[in-house]
Amino acid sequence: MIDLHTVATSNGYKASIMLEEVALPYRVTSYDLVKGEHLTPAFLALNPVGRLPMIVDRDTQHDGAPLSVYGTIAILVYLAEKTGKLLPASGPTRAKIIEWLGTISSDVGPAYSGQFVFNVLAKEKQPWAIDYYNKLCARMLQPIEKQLARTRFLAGTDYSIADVMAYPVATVSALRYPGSLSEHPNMARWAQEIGVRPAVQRGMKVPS
Ligand SMILES: N[C@@H](CCC(=O)N[C@@H](CS)C(=O)NCC(=O)O)C(=O)O
Repeated sequence: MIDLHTVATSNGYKASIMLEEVALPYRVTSYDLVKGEHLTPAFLALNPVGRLPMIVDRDTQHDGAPLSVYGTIAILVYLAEKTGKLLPASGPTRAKIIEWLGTISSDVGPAYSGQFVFNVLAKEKQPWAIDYYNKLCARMLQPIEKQLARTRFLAGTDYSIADVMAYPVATVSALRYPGSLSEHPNMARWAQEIGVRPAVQRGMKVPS
């Protein structure tokens, strides 16, 4: 059994979609970030970073305890390797998939985090910061749109964990800014194709 510790955000959905795709049984604990539930001593003992999502695989031991894995990249790669699904064991396609995981996590994700902080959380709105992060988000969507103009899925002809990683960007983050995919027709076509997958539909409802 896998415990999924998660939150209803773009990052949280990546983990729950993946668990649904690989069809492993899991149970969900959800956290209220506003209440600081992710900063309790109990959760920090599980994940000292104090962020979500994370999983605990109760069937696998590491350092004398059930294995805990924090962060979207680590969770997606771990589950792909555990099940042999959605990630080739070696080779050039694997390299491109890992590259996309890094791009979404380190480039696209922080752009949208900043956009959220200055557009939504900030009590005093700072036009310079809002403009900076809105433009950065628009720039970070471009490589995804360009790639999907060339290939059916992000890393080529096959659906992979690169697509699991990027799907919530198209259906959650991009709907916050720029507000629709009308200027990103290839992302829209790809998101529509992925969005009918039953595993994706179930994963996007976690936590319920
Ligand atoms: N690099 C991490 C980012 C995780 C992250 O930013 N999680 C957010 C929720 S989407 C969080 O837990 N924020 C709480 C905080 O920073 O206090 C990943 O890819 O999973």
